[in-house]
Amino acid sequence: MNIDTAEVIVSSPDRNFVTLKLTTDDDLTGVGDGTLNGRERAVAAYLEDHVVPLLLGRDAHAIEDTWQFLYRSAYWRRGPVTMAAIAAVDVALWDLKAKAAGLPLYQLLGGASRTGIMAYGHASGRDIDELFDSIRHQLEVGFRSIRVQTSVPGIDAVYGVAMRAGSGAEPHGYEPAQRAPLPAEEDWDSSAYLRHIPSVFEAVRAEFGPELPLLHDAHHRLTPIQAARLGKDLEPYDLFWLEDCTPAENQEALRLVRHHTTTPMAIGEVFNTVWDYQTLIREQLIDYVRSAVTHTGGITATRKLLDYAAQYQIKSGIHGPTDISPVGMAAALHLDLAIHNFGIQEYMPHGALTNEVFQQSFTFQDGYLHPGDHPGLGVDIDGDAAGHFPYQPAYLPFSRLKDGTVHDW
Ligand code: KDG
Ligand code: MG
Repeated sequence: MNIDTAEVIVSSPDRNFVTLKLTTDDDLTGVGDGTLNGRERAVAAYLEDHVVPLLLGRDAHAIEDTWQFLYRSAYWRRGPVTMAAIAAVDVALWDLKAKAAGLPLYQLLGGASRTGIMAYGHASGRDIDELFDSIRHQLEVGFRSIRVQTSVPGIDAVYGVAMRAGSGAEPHGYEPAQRAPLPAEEDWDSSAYLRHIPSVFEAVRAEFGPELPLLHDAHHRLTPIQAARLGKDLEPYDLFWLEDCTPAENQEALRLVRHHTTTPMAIGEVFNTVWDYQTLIREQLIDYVRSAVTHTGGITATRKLLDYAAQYQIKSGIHGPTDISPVGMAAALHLDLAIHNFGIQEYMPHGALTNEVFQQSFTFQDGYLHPGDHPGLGVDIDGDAAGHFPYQPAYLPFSRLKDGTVHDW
């Protein structure tokens, strides 16, 4: 089973996706996701110019060897572009191996450790009424765990709040990347946010009761002492997790946060290797690992990262916004089903056009996802349909403080 062709498909049905499709000399095909929001063409070029020529003729079964070869032979290690490109190859190889075995991928990862994968949905609102409507909608859709984001008085546009004018987002979803030649500018004020957000969770608990698992994403905007205060202020509302409370490449900062609060912490969607987590995991400074299979070198590397986390009772919380393609989502679901230390899976359903391009067999029912039992990943890309949606430049927004200083978005 040698790799015969490797095609990089950049398509933009509802948003941009980078998909790698490998075909073997015995005519099996495997797909992998290399989407990197706002930097898609960089991964496509990395794959086309530097990886595809190395793959042709290689043994498609040699997954670990190919991973080590791509990681070490580049000499320049880590980084989101490199690790997304390696992920695309790795996931396509796992898809091929599972198809060759005639088994759903999770069987090759040790088999199912659970019957379903608990997923969280996204509720947001510009005010409490709109937020409550959004939570009710997510409950009707079937979610049993909900991430809560709201506007903050005095700030015009806040991360995670749907229905930003012109964003093209579905009424209850949100899509931060905008199809425009330049990134949108948002504003930010940490003091206003810290004053407002506990009152939001107080209202949500009063309306929806103590049992509904609630999550919140601070999206890397706070200093360690601000994050400590937020975690402490949210303790009465019993969050499932507080995500990305600080820009956590300064891993030691989490020691300070941890000393002050028992609110569980989730970190890592922007990380791309186990090295970004060394202190966080070894010192048990977090509770959930947020890395996406798509951004962390694929199933091979994410499995090792989660096995390392398991030694410290740290669980998975794999990143699953719409910028993870259905291929990347399927890869996450097979891993979620197989590992012992599964925590929760983020799930933001894709739009209709995306579902035309990607045929999927994973299911969502009563709050639980399942990857299905088709051989391989259970997802394929329709090349003709993808061809109808060429790449469109799109950027994530960025933030400035009131005095004009650029802040973490
Ligand atoms: O591309 C950026 C998004 O993936 C990110 O903003 C989504 O923070 C996010 C989340 O938790 O889903
Ligand atoms: Mg996040």
